[in-house]
Parts: sequence; structure tokens; C-alpha cells
Amino acid sequence: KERGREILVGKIREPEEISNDTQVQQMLAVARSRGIETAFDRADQTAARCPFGSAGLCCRSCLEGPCRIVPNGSGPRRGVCGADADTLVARSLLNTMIQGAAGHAEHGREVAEALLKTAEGKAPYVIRDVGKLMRVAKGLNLETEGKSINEVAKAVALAALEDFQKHEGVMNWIEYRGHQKSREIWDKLGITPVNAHLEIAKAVTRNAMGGDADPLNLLLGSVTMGLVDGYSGLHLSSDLQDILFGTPKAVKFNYSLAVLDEKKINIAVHGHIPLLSEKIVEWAQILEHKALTVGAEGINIVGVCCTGNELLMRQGVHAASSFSSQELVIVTGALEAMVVDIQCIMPGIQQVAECYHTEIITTMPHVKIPGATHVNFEPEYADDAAREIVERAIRNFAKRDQAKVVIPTGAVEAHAGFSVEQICEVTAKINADKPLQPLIDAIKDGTIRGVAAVIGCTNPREPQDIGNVTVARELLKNNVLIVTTGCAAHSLAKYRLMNEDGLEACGDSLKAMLLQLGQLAGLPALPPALHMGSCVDNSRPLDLLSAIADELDVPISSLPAVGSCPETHSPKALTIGTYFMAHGVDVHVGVDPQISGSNLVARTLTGSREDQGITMDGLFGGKLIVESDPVRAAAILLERIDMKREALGI
Ligand code: XCC
Ligand code: SF4
Repeated sequence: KERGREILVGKIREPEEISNDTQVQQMLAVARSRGIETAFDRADQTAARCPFGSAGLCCRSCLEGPCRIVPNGSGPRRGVCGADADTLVARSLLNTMIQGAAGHAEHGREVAEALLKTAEGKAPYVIRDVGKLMRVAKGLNLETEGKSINEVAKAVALAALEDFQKHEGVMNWIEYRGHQKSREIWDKLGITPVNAHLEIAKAVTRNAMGGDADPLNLLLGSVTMGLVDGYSGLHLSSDLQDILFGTPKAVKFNYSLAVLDEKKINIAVHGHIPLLSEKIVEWAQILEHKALTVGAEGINIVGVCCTGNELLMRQGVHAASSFSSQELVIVTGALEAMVVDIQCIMPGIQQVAECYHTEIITTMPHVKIPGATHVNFEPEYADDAAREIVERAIRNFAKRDQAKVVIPTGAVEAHAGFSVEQICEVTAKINADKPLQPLIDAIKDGTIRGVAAVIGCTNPREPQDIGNVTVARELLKNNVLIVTTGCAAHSLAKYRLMNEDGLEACGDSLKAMLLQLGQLAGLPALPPALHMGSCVDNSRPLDLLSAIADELDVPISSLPAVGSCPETHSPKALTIGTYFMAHGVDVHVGVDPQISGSNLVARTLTGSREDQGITMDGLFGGKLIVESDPVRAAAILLERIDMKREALGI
């Protein structure tokens, strides 16, 4: 069997090739010694990837297919229906965008439902940030005068839900948050979304056999998906989650697999939506006394992926793992339950859990895993679900096999919670009337050369953290301010770019600024990488850029700002990237976006405004940069930053 496996598999990577993180290496070795397979092993087993699919040249849109075509070779140049490589690649990209946009839109909608039920007194949540509620309501032009908190919250929730139902006009959240100068371009192109569900349905139908065959038109469809993602997903979710759970403020947390506590009952919360996990934190406190009765010293909640980010941003809950190493949290042998909601949940966690006492608990009716326990989550019964989950974890403690427990040591302390509101609270200590002015001045005089959002995931095929950390360090060295979200933020926390140790990575002027601002914030320094939250919180960097652009009265595309997604695995990251590009922000992707089968598609996305033909850069002022080498990628991003500085005359 082993020999057969070698032939199929090719090269099995050593733990040191898979991750730089010694804890991940250690746990991977433990997993392998126990015969437990993880995503890293499966990435090796499936290393030989289909050349058609990788290039975007495999079409499964109808039952005449699948059609696999070879535009420049000896094989067929068109599918049975006559679709050529440009159409196929543009369609397959749009397919990816639909997945991303739908995922985030559904996240937004679920939070909106929860807010509505809260406002109607049907769900056991409270409005934690009334100030933000009022600001959002005003931004949406809703009446607040003489209304109760719940009345305003209900109006905001209904305005949010309308973004999934409107039959004409423009999404409320675009009217509210969309940057005017970008909006003009979208309106002129006729790509501004009306409502999320309508646009997603339209995109699905245009992508079907016999639908849209024009590659450029399909690419504009992808941009619409970017806007759906950005406004009905990111902005809407961040706004409503801030209203329900509080707008993040500077907070400390620990990062690494070492945050699991051998003496306590450990519960990992994993996925994206904080609706249930916030309740689990609450119930873990309420039921702490029960943990003592089974011989544990308490209950320890740890975060994985973006549910982890949501909890660490607002509650300082420690984070254990990013996406690619999620299974290793179970391999510690000390995890009583892993509770999952939606997105980025590997089905493989169940196989690993079966080697331990860990109970995998799914919670959403549309996200289940065979073999896992399902405790259904509805906002109305959030307390019941959270209570049941915590009680299950407490019961599971007795089944833990202490002989199997291996928890690495040494967690990194990190600072997070940098919402735009928090950043402005700090800079307002320099300029109370215009809180953004100190940042703008620093950008103008070159203290800050540019701003980069290092975002996205970790990917089991890529050496873990290396791309994310290298891009960030290269940019910091050159005085580029880093904001970060998602699993990329986990990488940066792990490598000490979220505490004052990371100052050594910064250029002199950036370092001086972080020290100055840090003191105003009551910290030794602001961390070099400002953690803005989960993936839906990619609304926050855009809000920051929007506000800066407004102050300067320029389009966002004029700002020396870039995005970088060095290690992504997720369609959602491509959709977020497209949303950034639609605002004129260049976006780097470090993994293959599977568009190489069409020169036209690749050129349109990656070409410059000076190039012939239509390009993203020419239309929106931001383009896609595909580069797998993180050092080279950072150099290209710096060039683009300098180009924009020069055009701005700063
Ligand atoms: Fe998923 Fe958001 Fe990517 Fe992490 S960063 S792997 S999308 S959890 Ni969103
Ligand atoms: Fe083949 Fe065209 Fe059908 Fe795609 S839509 S599978 S290219 S016939």
C-alpha cells in the first residue's frame, strides 16, 4: 500500500517544508506518527493538478461537456457549443466570484436577521454599540429622532434585508458607504448592484450554457460580484456586528497552538459568524462552576479562522490556528469540542476528531459534516444552543485520554482591535477636529510611504505563513503601514508583527510614528500590523481609504494603497480582491488564480492603463498582480505605491 501511495503521491513534504511554525511542525509530526492524515498530506497526494482546470479551460456548464480545450495546442479549440478559451476562462472566474459573493452576502443576511429579531425582542442579544447604531441609521437616512433603540435597530435591519430584495435602484449599503468617485464609474458601466440575490441569480444564469459568451462582459459581471461581496457582505456585516457586539477597540490576545490549556475544558470556535460563538463565550462563563465538578480548572475558548478573529477583536479570546492547520488543534488531544458555523471548515476535521475524544459540532442547517453532532442554531434559541454545546464539552472532558495530550508551548502576545473608530480615537489626540489629518500628513511627507492591506488565508499547498509574513516585512521595511485581516492576520500575529517586537521590521520613519501613536494609545507602540478583524472586516481598510480620499478630494485609486493576498485558498479572497480593484486599489495574489488559459482575460485583469485594449487598471485604476515570489511581489507593490505618489505629486 505504501509503495502504491508513493507512486500516486510524488513528494511528501517534511514538516519543515510545510510550515515555518515549529509548533505546527511538532503537531504535524505527532499526527503522522499516529497515522492521522491532514490537509497537508492530502495536498501532497493531490499535487498533480489537472492542467485544464488550472488554466480555467475545463467547462462543466452543461451535459454536452465536460469540455476541455487547448487554445494553442493540437487539441480542440472550442467546446461543443462553440465557446472559446476566453469565454471559458471568464466564466470559470465568474463562477469563483459567485461563490465568494454568495458566501459573504449570506453572512450579512444572517446577521441582519439576527438584528431584526433582537430589535423585535425575539432573540436574546442586546445592542452593545448604540452610538454606531445611530451613525449607521443616519448614514442610511433613517429617522432616529424620538425613536427607541429597538425601533432604530429594526429600521436598520429592514434596510439591510432590503439589500437582498429591492427590485430597482441601488443597494442601500452602496448608497450609504460607497465612495462617490468610484460609484460614478460603476454607474457609467451599468454594474452597480441592485440587490445581492438578484445579482447572484443573474450571474448564475449568465454563466450557464447559452448565456453570456462575451469575456469582457463576463469580467464586468465579476466586478459586480465584487461589489455585492463588498457591500451586502463585508460592509453590512461589519456594521451590524459592531452594532450587536460592539465596535472593536484595542485589545490583547495570545496566538498559537499553545493557547490550549491542559488543565481546562477546551472549546474551539471555528468558521465566520460571531452570532453563536459570542453566546458560547457567555455560557462558558455561566457554566464555569460545572467544569470544576468534572475535575477541570475551567473552560477555555480558543478561536480558529475568522470566528476566532471576531472573538479576539472584541473579547480578546485567544486564537489557536489559521485555516491550513485547523486539524492540528484536534491533534493536541486536549480539545473537548470544535464548534463550526460556516465557511472554511475542512470536512477532514471529522476524521481527525474520530482519533480522539473531540466532538465536532456543526450548527448551521446548510453546513453539516457526516459523523459530526449537529446542534441547530437559530438566533431565537441562541442561548439554548450555546448552553447545550458547552455542556457537551464539559461531559467530553471525562473521555479525554491524557496519554494523548501534546500541547506545544510558547504563545505570542499580540494587540488587535484596530477598527477605523479605534485608529481615529488615537489620532484624534493629535488633531481632535480632523482625526485623519495626522495620517494624511504622514502619507504626504513620506513618513508613511503607503498603506497595504495584507489579507487572505493560509493554504495547505503553500508553505504556511511565509508569503504573508515576507510580503508584510518587505513592505514594513520600506515604511509601508500594514493593516491586516483574516488568516493572514494570524500569520502576522504569530511572527510578532502585532506587538512591539515587530518594530525591528519597520523602516525608521514608520517606527517613529508607531511609537508616537502607541504612547497616545497607552501602549509601548502601535503594532506594525494593525489587525482590523475577520474577512468581512475588509470593509474597514476600505472605509479608512474612503475617508482619506474624501479629505484629499481625490478618488481612492489615486492613493498610494495596495492589497496583498499572498497565500489564499478561498474564492472569497478573489471576490474581496475584485471589490478592492473596483475602487482602484491594486491587488496582489500569490497563488495561481487559474486564468492562464486566456490571454485576453489575463491581460484585462493584470494589464496597465497604458496598455492597449480594456484593462481593469484603465477602467477602475487598480489591477491584479499575480506573483508567487513574495519578495518580488512586495517590490512590484512598492513600485505601484511610488507611481501613485508621483501622480499625486507627493
Ligand atoms: Fe477562510 Fe476567513 Fe481565508 Fe481564513 S482568511 S481561510 S477565507 S477563514 Ni477569511
Ligand atoms: Fe462544453 Fe459549451 Fe457545455 Fe461548456 S457550455 S460544457 S463548453 S458545450
